[in-house]
Order: sequence, then C-alpha cells, then structure tokens
Amino acid sequence: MAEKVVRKPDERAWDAASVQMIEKAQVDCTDTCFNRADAQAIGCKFGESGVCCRICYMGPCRITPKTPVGVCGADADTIVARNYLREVAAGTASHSDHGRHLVLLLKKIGQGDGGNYQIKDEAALRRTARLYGLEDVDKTSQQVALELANVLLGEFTSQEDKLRTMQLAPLKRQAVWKNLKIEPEGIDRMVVECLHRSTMGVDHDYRNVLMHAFRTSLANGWGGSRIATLISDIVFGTPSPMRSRANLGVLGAKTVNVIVHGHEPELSEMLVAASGDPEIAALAKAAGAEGITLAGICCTANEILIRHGVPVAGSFLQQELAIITGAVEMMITDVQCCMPSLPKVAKAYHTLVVSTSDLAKTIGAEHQAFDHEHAYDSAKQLLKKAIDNYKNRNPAKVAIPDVSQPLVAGFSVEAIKYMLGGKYRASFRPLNDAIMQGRIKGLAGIVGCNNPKSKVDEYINKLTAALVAQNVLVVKTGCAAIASAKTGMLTPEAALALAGPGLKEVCEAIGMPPVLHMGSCVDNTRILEAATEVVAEGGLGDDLCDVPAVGVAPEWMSEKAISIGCYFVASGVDVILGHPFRIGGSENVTKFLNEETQKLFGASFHVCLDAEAAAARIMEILDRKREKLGINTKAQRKLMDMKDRRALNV
Ligand code: XCC
Ligand code: SF4
Repeated sequence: MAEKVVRKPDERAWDAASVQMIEKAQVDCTDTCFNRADAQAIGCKFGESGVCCRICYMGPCRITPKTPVGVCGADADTIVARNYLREVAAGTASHSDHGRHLVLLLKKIGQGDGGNYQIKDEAALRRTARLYGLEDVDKTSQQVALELANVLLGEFTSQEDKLRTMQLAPLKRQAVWKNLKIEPEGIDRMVVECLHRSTMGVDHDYRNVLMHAFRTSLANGWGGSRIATLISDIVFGTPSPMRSRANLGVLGAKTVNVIVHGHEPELSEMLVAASGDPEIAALAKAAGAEGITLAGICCTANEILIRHGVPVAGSFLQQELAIITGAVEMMITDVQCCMPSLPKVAKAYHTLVVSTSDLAKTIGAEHQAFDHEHAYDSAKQLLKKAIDNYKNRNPAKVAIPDVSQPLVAGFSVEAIKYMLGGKYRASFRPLNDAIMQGRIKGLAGIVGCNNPKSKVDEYINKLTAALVAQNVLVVKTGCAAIASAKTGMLTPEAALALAGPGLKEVCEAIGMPPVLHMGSCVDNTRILEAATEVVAEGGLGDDLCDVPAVGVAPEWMSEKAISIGCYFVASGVDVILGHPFRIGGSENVTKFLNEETQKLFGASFHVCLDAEAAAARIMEILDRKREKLGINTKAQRKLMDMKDRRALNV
C-alpha cells in the first residue's frame, strides 16, 4: 500500500501568512483541509479516472479490464462523458443561479421594491438595456431596470428561443456555434437537459454528450455568468482600479474583525455600507475595540475589493486559516466554496460562523437568513452581533500574521478602455497595436481556485512571473487573482520590475500594471468581453480563436472551473489545466477534449502539470496565433530578442 505522506507547513503554501497559520493549527490541534487532504491522499482510482458510474441502481458499476462495460452495457467512453457532463451542469448551475438572484434583485428595484438597493451605475443600466435591444429613451431608470430584468429572466426560462446574450459574441463565433448546433436555449433548460441526457439509458454517444457539455457551458459564460456581471455592475457599480491590501495581516489586532465569504455580492455590499455607519463605529468603541475591520475571502472578497477597495483576508484555502488567527469575531457565509468544516474550526476559537442563504446551511453555523427587504438593518444586526463577540476573543489564542501586500484591482473592461484610450476616446486600439507590434506577445487569463493537493499558489505565481517576463499581459480573476495580490504582483511597481521590456514599455506609457485583477469568477466573462473588444477593434482577426490569448486554470478544484474551461474552449480560447479532468479512463473522451475540439472550436484543453511546462505551451500557442495573423515578422522577432536579451543582461 502506498505510504501516507504528511507534508510540512512550508510545503503546503507559498505565502508566509498561510504557513504560519498551518503551523498554528498544528499547535492548536485544529483540523484543516491541509491535513485532511493528506488523509484522503490515496484516492479512488476509479473515481479519479471517471469510470465509476452510480447513475442507476443496477450499479454502481466500474470499468476494469475484466469488466469493460457496466450492467447496462455502458462503456468507459459513455460513463466518463456522462460524469463530465454532470460536472459541467453543476458548475453552470452555480454561476447561473448566482446570476438569477441578481436578476430577481434588479426586478425588485424595477418594481420599486428594492429596499436599500438602487441602481448605482445608470449608464451601465442603459448601455446593457441597449445591448439587449431595449429602447431606453424617455424611460426612467426604474422602468428600464424592470424591462431589462424581464428580458434577462427569459434567458433562464426560454424553451425555444436561443440565448440573446450570445449575440454579444463576435459574429463569426456565433456562426461556429450555429453550425455545430450548440447555441443554447434557456439556461435552466440546458442544465435540466444535462441531467436528462446523463440518466440511465439516454445519451450514450460520448461526442454527443460532450457537445451538450459545451452548449451548457456557453449558457454559463455567455449567459448566467455574463448576466451576473452585468447586473452587479448596474446595481453595485462598474469597477475601476483602486488600491487595497491582501492577506491575513489585514485583520486588526484591536478591531472587531468580520469576514465575508462566499460569492453573491448582495449581502456583502450592505455590510460594506453598514460597517461605515457611525452607530456601528460607536458600538465597536464602546466594546473596547478601535473599530470594525471588514475583509473578504474567496469571490465575495473580489466583489467588494473591486468596487470598494475592501481588503482581502485571503483566498479559498485561507478560510479556515483566517479563523485560526483567533482574531475573527464573525465569518459570514453565503453560497459556494464555504467549507462545511468552518463551524468545527471555529469551535476552538471564539468565531461565530453565520450562514445567510437559505440554500446553504451548515450544521454548527448559526443561520440568519438575509432579509433583502431590510438589507441594511440586517447587515447592521450582524455587525452588532460581531461586536458583541469581541469580548470573547481569547488573547492567548490570537496570532495574526504580520503579512499583507498592497494591490491595485478593479479592471473592468470599461476601466481598461479608459485606461488605454483616455476618457474621451476610450478604446482598445493601443492594446491591439501593442500586440500587433509584438511589444505584447498576447494575453493570458489566469483564473480559478487553489487545491490543497498542491502547494497553494506556487503554480499560479510561478506561471504569472514567467509570462509577464515574456511580455504576456496577464488578466486575472478568482482565487488566482488573490494569489497574485498576496505576492505584491498587483502593484504596478512590483509587477513592472518583472515585466519583459516590451510589456513594460506599454504598461509604463499607459500607466497600467502588467497583471490586471478583473474580479470574481463570474467575472471571467469580462475576459471574454475584453477579447471580444480586441476582435472588434480590428487587426487581430475576426474571431476569438484568432486572438493571441489563452486561459489557464492552474490549481482548480471546483466544478465551476470545469464549466468555465468549457466555455473558454467553445469560445475559441485554448485552456491550460494544471491537472487533468477525471476523464483518464476514456482515451476517446480525452482525445476529444484535448485534440478534436481544435477542429470544432479552434481551441482545446491542454494539461500541463507544472508552471514551466505551462509557460512553454502558452508561448507556443501565442506564437502560433501570431504566425497565423502574420504579425510575427522576422524583424519584429529579432527586435524582441535583442530587447529581451538586453533586459536580461546577456
Ligand atoms: Fe471558489 Fe470563487 Fe475557485 Fe476561488 S476561484 S475556489 S470557485 S472562490 Ni472562483
Ligand atoms: Fe451501471 Fe449502467 Fe447503471 Fe451506470 S447506468 S450504474 S453503468 S447499469
């Protein structure tokens, strides 16, 4: 039997704050995902290769050399493809349900029942309404909001009409989807169809199954997620660059620390507002604290970071570590990526874990359903409770790592446009020109989660540094963005020091960092939006697959990441994975996803197990795209080589 490996704290995480807290967890005898990952390390090979089927009760069946088919006759290809489809369905459902909740909020605002919520960015509202073909002249913002909400609700429920949001893609890409017959209808219908097709005795042709996976993912990327981003910008404001800090050191030694964790921004927005309430400040003082520190974890962190500059306590794998600082009065969760272990970890300290969404309860967490109608008061109640808990902090258990880094985040497509072209002629032209001239080689979207199977952030950070040094402009979302934030790579100064000469020149001229934090995971759609702008600007092809751009999910763990990967590939953007999907049990499925999709979409998945391999593959892909566009002229290549060498002092 394979031996169980127990890794040392500094083999688990890249950043010092996490390492310190993993050490503290050992001292405090607190269980974390890190030791649980070791305990689970010898996983199930059938599960891992995707050949375990539990879809009906004639099974469970698993494919082995002796049993090449299940009871019903399903082979490895069918089983692997069906399991994959269900993962894509789950990922799509999570992001899209998040989008739906926001549409319902917009509808309430449109009906005049928004309570404390209002339209924050009216220009974004009207711009979006026009994107969907709505007439907004002579209408109040409330009217426009209601009409838009109704149109967007139709995107979820449509039975026969194709998703309207798909029309935001370049025309040529729309034609690709049409020819392949994978234009999605309503988002909900797509997810339901995944479950139907993958139930016993329905869709057995792995290609047919996988094409529906792509179709469903499109309903996420160009549907549910895109809608989530659009409405978040309308209701909470379109992000623009702002400064903040990241890592556990943002927690205050003498303040009441409240952490918001999860994904949907409705509640966290209100907490941001309420934390500035004089009454709350006074109460905190009366409790003997200097004030309130609100900080975020996971994508909720990203949402309030990019709009308000609220500091980031950490990424996904720091949720338990934050509690282990002993200095968190309350952790408020909503949906997604919130570990069920939190109340157990909190038990050893004084932290109150409060769940707020009726669709996400955890035993041991106090449940306080978020009241949308009285949102501000609801938020204040939570903060008061946290303040009340300050007295229970046990100084003997407190150790806040003195580790945090400055950052700049909030690069929406609008903001990038202004940054590139100036306020009056906002455009992507300077970026396109820089790519065509070869000063920027291309774009890489590094996104997604962390995974305790590998050293947290290592791959992400090494790859980011390698690409920036080779003149690739990096855009980021999700926990991958937080990884960069924790290294200081999101400050223009630090990052520019590492940038290759061409990229550096462009960034300095424009005043932008070479690593751009674009937001949360639903905001991956901002990356597609940016790529669409690049196409529209002209000179770099007329489809997304022409643009020298790649997507990368180095340390992914969530089903959401699978759905994201699929919609990138279906949109024509190659995707590098830091570790493979659970498809190894089927050569055909593997070949389809990693090779055949090139012919269908002009992009495929690539598995690169380390940052060096990924960097090499990415440069190869960007180079291939540049050759095809005819912008890799010999003279340019030579110039770049010379500059590169000069920069490297060789
Ligand atoms: Fe979750 Fe979005 Fe992944 Fe981070 S990156 S672990 S999904 S929080 Ni989205
Ligand atoms: Fe086994 Fe087929 Fe049932 Fe799956 S669907 S459990 S392979 S009998």
